[in-house]
Amino acid sequence: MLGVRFAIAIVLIASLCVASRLAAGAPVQPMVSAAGASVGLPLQDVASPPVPPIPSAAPPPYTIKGSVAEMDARLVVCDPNAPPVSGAGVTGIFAPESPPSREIRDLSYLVFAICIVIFVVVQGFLVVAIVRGIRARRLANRSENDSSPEPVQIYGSIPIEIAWTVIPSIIVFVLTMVTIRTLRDIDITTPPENSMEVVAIGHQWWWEFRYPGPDGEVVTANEMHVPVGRPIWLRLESADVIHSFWVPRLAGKMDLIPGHTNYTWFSADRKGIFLGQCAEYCGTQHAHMLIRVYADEPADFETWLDEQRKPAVVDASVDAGRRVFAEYACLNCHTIDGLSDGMFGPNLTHLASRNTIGSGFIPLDRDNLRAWIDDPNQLKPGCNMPSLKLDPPELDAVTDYLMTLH
Ligand code: HEC
Ligand SMILES: [Cu+2]
Repeated sequence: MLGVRFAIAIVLIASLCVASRLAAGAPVQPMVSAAGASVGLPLQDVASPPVPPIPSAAPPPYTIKGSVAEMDARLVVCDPNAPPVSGAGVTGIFAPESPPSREIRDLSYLVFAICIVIFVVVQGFLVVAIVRGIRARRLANRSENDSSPEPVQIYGSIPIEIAWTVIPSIIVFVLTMVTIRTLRDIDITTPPENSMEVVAIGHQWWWEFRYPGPDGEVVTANEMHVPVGRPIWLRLESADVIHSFWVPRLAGKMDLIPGHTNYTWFSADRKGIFLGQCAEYCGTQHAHMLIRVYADEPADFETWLDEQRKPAVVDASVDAGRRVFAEYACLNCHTIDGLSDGMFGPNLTHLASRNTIGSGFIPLDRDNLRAWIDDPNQLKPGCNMPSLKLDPPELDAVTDYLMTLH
C-alpha cells in the first residue's frame, strides 16, 4: 500500500513540475500568422513578425513625490521665530493650543483621575476579599472540624446601602456639572467677542474656506489661515454628506451637516501649523480629507488676506496654459477669478500660494501638480476630478500656468 501511495505522489509532483515549466516557458504564438495569411502577406514576413508595442492610453503610473510631513518640518524650521518642529505635525489632544481644546483636555484629565480613583478602590476591595478568603480557608483546613466560618452578613445594612447609593450619585453629579461647565464655554451659540467669522464647507473630499468681509469675500481651499490670538467663529456647512471638522489642538469635533448650519470656535495661542482631519466617515477618500490651519501673526494674516483678495495673476508667458484651462472642462468646476467661475472643485485663483493639493496630503510642486492634472485618480483614487486626457504639451502648459497663480 505504502509503495503505491509513494508512486502516486512521485507522479503528481513530476507532473506539477512539467506543468509549471510549460506554463512559464510556453512560447506565445503570434496571432499575426493567421491574420497575415488571410490578407495574403508574403510568407517571409509571416515567419518573423515584429511584435508591435501595445498602444496604451493610460498615463504612466504616478506616485506622490515628497511628503507633507517633511515639507512641514522644513516650513517651520525656515522660520526663525517658529515653534519647535513638533508643533507642526502633532495632532494630539493632550497638546492644546486654544481655549476650547484646553478645556477639553482638562476635563478629560479630571474624568480620567476620578476613574483611576474608582478603579483603585474597587480593585483594592477585591484584593482584600481574595486575601481574606484564602486565609479563612487555610485556617479552616488546619482546624479539626472542616467547617469554614460564615462571613459577616451585611444584607440590609442601612449605612452601607446609603453609602453605595450616595457616593456614586455624587460622582455622577460632579462629572455632569464639570461637563456642563465645559460645554457652556465651548459649545456657544453666539460669536465670542472680537471674533472673525470664517465659513468652512465640507465637500467630498476637500474643504472650502470662505472669509466674508466688506471688501469682498475671499475663497480658498484646504489651507485655512487665521490670526494668532483672535477668536475664529467657524460656520460649518456641507455641500454633500456629513463631514466633521476636527483640528485636535484647536477645538473639539463639530459636524458639517447638509441643510443645517453648525458653529464652533477656537483661538490659536501661537503661530504655527495645526493639522486636522475630517472626523466623520464621508466616503472613499475620507482619510485624505485633511485640514491645515496656519496661525499667522495678525499683520501676516492681513497681508495674506489682501493677497487672496486680488484677482488671479495674468502672465503673458503662460498664456497657452491659460487657454488650455479655459478650453477644457476645468473652467466648469474651478473658479479662477477673472477667468472662470466653476464651483464644484477647489478655487484655484491663488493655488500656488498653498503648500499642498488634494486636501493636504500632496506637497504642491510642479511634478505633483502635473501628475494630478493628468490623472488625479492615480494620486487620490475615487476623487471627484476626472482625467481630461490632455496631451503632454497641453499638460505642461496648464501646469506652468497654474504654478504662476500666487
Ligand atoms: C468635474 C469637475 C472637475 C473638472 C472638469 C476638473 N476638476 Fe480639478 N478638481 C475637481 C475636484 C472635485 C477637485 C478636488 C479633489 C479632491 O481633493 O478630492 C479638484 C482638484 C483640483 C486641483 C487641486 C486643488 C487643491 O487645492 O487641492 C487642481 C490643481 C485642479 N483640480 C486642476 C484642474 C485642471 C487644470 C482641470 C482641467 C484640465 C480640472 N481641474 C478639471 C473637479 C474638477
Ligand atoms: Cu470625512
